[in-house]
Amino acid sequence: TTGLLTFGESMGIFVADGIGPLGHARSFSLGVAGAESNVAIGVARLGGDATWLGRLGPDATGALIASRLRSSGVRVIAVPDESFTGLMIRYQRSGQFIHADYHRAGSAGSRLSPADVPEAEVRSARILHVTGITPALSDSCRAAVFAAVETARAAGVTVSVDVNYRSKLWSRFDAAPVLRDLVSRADVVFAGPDEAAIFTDSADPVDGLARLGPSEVIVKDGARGCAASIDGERHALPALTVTAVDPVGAGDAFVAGYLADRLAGAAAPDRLRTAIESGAFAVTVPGDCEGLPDRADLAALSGGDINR
Ligand code: KDG
Repeated sequence: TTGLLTFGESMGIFVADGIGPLGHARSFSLGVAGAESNVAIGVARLGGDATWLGRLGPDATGALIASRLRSSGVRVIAVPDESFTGLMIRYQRSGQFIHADYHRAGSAGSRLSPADVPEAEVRSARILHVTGITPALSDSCRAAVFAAVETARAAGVTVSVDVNYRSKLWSRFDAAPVLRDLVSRADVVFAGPDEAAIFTDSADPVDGLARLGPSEVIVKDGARGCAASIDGERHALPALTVTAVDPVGAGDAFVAGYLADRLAGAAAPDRLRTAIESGAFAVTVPGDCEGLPDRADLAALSGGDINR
């Protein structure tokens, strides 16, 4: 068996260095974006076995994504595609507001289809992790997500879903039935309270999500910490106080922390603690995946040791 299998669209991302309007940016850092590849990198950095699968274009960005993932310890199954690899441009308008533009319609990643995800890979994984981004990309992507989830369920592979609603890809109205359907097929679900509100109607997001069926519900609420119901038991953890420089990727780091510990056989409170620490570490580093911690980073964070 393998550990975590995830698939989706990864993109190149130009992040403006510094804070201010895009027109004032003097330099950009080129990185790799994509919620699923962020989770794969995060799990690998924390010592877990992780595979990412996706379509990449015949361009320098596609090659960069494959090599960055591999050098982070992720096993990459790249399906070659003739279309371009998607891109993002992101800048920090102020200390508080982040703006991101997608250049991804018709991209290689959006052309993923059920045939690209080998059933044998799904069946041999311990956890299949998908997000609510992929079904928003195209009909074939949506079909790939639901087919893989059904293969996993039939084989007894744990299905993990991060709701990850992206308003630039689809409306709440269009997303609601798809996200509800996806979550109702999951064993483990991660969502923010506002994401849960798109397709549940309970005042308590943990309850609302648990009623759809997943036995592990984790509501991540940024600086307010997290609340969870895991195998019938309630948990709540506060966030850690850190110097935040870039919130992007914190949710993926949180998910990676939880799933890496779950693969390692850790108990629920330990998984949540690692999730909180991993998310906290990620916001202290600029970039979508650059802040994903390894175990030594987490030890330093909890030990308050900044002179490493
Ligand atoms: O969670 C961070 C992701 O949102 C980012 O890396 C880009 O996957 C991405 C998306 O589709 O928004």
